[in-house]
Amino acid sequence: MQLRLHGYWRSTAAYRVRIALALKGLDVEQATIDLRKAEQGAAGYRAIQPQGLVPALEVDGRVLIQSLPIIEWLDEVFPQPPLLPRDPFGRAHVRALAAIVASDMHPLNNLRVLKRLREDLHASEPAVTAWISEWSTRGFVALEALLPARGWSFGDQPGLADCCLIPQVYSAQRFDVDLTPFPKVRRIAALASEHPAFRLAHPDRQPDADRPAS
Ligand SMILES: N[C@@H](CCC(=O)N[C@@H](CS)C(=O)NCC(=O)O)C(=O)O
Repeated sequence: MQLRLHGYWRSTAAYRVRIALALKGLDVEQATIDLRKAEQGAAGYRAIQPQGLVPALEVDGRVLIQSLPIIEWLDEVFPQPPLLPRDPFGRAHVRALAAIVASDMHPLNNLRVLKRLREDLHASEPAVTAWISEWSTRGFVALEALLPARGWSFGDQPGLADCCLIPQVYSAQRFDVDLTPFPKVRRIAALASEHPAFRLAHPDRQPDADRPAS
């Protein structure tokens, strides 16, 4: 099976899928859609992903879009290691943790939303920073209340919720959101920083990542 991931090193939605691919031990070809050059809006890419968003995963020429359905597809087709627990209540709980990130945190701080705030609503940089911090913090407050006292987001192996949480922590660090009040979130981030799949998927490790000038 040929897998080709259309993404961008700093895209947290693409990062979620990279983590899932790495946890499954799957090889993937990466195609860069440079968000800074607005390549996500080009007609060629919109023919693949009509929303003009990354990621998209090509599977033998067929296209899957939206990071969470992509990860669930990967989990169905490559069941080991599982990214969702077996029992329905646990599955719903893990999907809820993922939804807090993917539905309620990330969309409010997405590039196109920040662009609109800056360019059309003329928000100042401090106002944009406060906006990012507010929506991130609200999400982390809820996650902190729902996460367990030990281990990963659910149990002793990483799964779907961690595929979403860790990129959101990366985003929070990038935008200087204070994570001090969230010790469970920080504990899971520390676990991920030592885990080979999470390390492989990290934005700084991607072929299209900005390199320090030499
Ligand atoms: N719900 C989508 C979100 C995808 C998304 O918003 N991707 C961002 C990068 S993290 C993007 O392509 N932004 C481009 C833009 O806002 O123009 C998913 O989970 O795949």
